[in-house]
Amino acid sequence: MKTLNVGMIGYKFMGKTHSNAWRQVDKFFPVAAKPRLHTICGRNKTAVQAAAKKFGWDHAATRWQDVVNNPEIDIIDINTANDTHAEIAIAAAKAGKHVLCEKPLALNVAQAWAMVEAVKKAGVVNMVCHNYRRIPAIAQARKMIAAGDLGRIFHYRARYLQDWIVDPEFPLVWRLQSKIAGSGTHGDINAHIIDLGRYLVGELSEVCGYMETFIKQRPLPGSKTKKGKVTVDDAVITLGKFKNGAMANLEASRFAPGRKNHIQIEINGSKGSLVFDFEDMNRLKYFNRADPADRQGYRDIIVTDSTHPYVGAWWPGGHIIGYEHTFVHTIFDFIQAVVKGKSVQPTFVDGLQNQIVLEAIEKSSKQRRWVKVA
Ligand code: SOE
Repeated sequence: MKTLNVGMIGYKFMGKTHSNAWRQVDKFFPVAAKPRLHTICGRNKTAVQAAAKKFGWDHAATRWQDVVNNPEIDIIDINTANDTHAEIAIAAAKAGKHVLCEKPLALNVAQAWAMVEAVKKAGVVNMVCHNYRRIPAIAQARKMIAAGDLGRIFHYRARYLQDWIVDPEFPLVWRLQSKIAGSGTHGDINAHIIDLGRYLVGELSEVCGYMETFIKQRPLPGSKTKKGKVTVDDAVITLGKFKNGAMANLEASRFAPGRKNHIQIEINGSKGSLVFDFEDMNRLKYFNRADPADRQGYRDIIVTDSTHPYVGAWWPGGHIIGYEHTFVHTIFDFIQAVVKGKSVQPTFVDGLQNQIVLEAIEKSSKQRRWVKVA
């Protein structure tokens, strides 16, 4: 079987999830090529060497340029801070590598465009890691919506809540600096529920956003006395209109005490509804208006059957899976696309469209008015 050599840039939280996925994928899925964990890259030599040992990479590097230009490497997997995505992805595409990139694709629309142009010109496979698309219950929801089971869609209601920066003494890490992150909660987690809205319901045509920064100054990392300005949003609420006429209602916040990684979605259509809760991610709730009147109610689809998307590759039916599996599913689809030379969703064009929606919401919030999504 053919081997695909992988170079991974960035080794912190997402690097961990991706390393685990690259290592596990061929043990469970019928991959068309076997990935080899060739090189992991990070700026701190000791830390990246430790990460290589811990996660099973053959080599450790400290300069991403060396990985991107290594002729042995076929795939570049980008898990760095947002301000470096564009530069690395464009260089990787120029070097003929297939590229998997963490979300948000870029700092802004202009960068995302340049990335799309680079991968198109190079003809390389490109994908944004919106891993929640590959939760079996979400993929099942998409299948049901596409089959018309919900009829005409009226509402897409989604919230993504976390609480890790509620403490005003939490330091000014890179995710709270617009130069490095682009935006805050917006690009980090609102981007996920925007992506799921596009995946499940369709394209947005207009948005009205309201963004807030609750804590304006925070301690500089490592300092007890010096503070710096927070230059991103802490929370964002969005109303939106889909091209197909459905209404969107989104909320994303890092200021919801008790909510660690809380994602809830409800979709209502003329024939029924679907409800998903990430904290119970193997279940999809389905209400079918066609059920006999005396038996109507939400039914639970436990999405662990071999007939459901992805999940049959793991355990016998009924044995649940978790967060880490979503990355394995993503990487499986990516490998298959690379071997077959096909496109795999969400592509960089999806990442660009997501960025266009993010910017329209920001503009709307600043100008306090509805804005069309270009
Ligand atoms: C931090 O908010 C984070 O790790 C995001 O960057 C991920 O995309 C999200 O899925 C979990 O939380």
